[in-house]
Amino acid sequence: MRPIPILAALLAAAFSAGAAQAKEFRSSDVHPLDYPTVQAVVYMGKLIGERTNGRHSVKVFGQSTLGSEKDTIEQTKIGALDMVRVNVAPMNNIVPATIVPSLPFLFKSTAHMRKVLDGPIGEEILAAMEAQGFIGLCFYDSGARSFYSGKKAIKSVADTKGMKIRVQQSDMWVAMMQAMGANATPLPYAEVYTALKTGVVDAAENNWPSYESSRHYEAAKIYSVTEHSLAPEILVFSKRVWDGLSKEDQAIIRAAAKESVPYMRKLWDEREVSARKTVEAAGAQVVTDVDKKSFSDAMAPVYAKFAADPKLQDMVKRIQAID
Ligand code: GTR
Repeated sequence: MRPIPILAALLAAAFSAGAAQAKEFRSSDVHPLDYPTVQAVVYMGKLIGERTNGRHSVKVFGQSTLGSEKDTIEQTKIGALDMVRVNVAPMNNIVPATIVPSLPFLFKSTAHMRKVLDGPIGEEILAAMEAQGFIGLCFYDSGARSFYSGKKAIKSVADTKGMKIRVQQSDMWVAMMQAMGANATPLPYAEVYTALKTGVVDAAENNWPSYESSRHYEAAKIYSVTEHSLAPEILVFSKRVWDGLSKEDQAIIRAAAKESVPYMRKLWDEREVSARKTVEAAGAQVVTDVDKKSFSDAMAPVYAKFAADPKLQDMVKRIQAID
């Protein structure tokens, strides 16, 4: 009888099976490590670690170190990357349902946006990711986007005429600028600072925390509070990688992502306030006498073209009907 080698072989087999399943999931983000989206995914990773007894973990690569949103979405689709946290905009050309929450002046307020995305419509959009190779895990807040320029205040749609404005890599966003009479320049986020500094673009648009953390306020000091879009952030998992996970692990990941949402929102609410204070203290000029209606009136062609599909049109109507 030779019990020891058998035991050793069993142990080795068990260990290697466990080791094969254990994984550090890699997630990408364009923001710095202290940004709420990054912190939320780190928190989610902590929950996953606790609930899998340390078998799985998450490592977030921030500041576009793994590539632009467009590139990292591609990497996630083929399974070279496990997760990516992006804005819905760079998903617009891939998953049509993501166009809806990106539409200008759709959500009535942050509370309205949260209510819609926390409900069945949010689930519908997340589920639509699957056909394109992504598991939609959750939405995160991204506040309201407003224009900023080093050249002039943008108070009404007439002010944007002929301006070169950076947009995210989305056809819908390009059309929005065209509808306003501006020239859209789609660029990855990491290139916007230099584009503003060198005059490749005259203006860009984003929320307070991005305007602050990217230091865009140094290159474009006039922030006009147009609040034209409340397009949220989205966290997706690679379906290729997902399909190799056990049902238990999938459930743990889904639950951890959902639980990271209230955590993120708390950080987000604090960061919106502190970011605005930081940029104002650094000399940014905040323009609040803005004619929002002039912008929203100009958006009819964008809705006509990008929400023309009956399913998307219906989703828009359902969102507008929610209080
Ligand atoms: C930010 C968003 C990023 C990215 C960026 C951009 O608000 O968090 O995911 O989409 O805007 O404008 O490219």
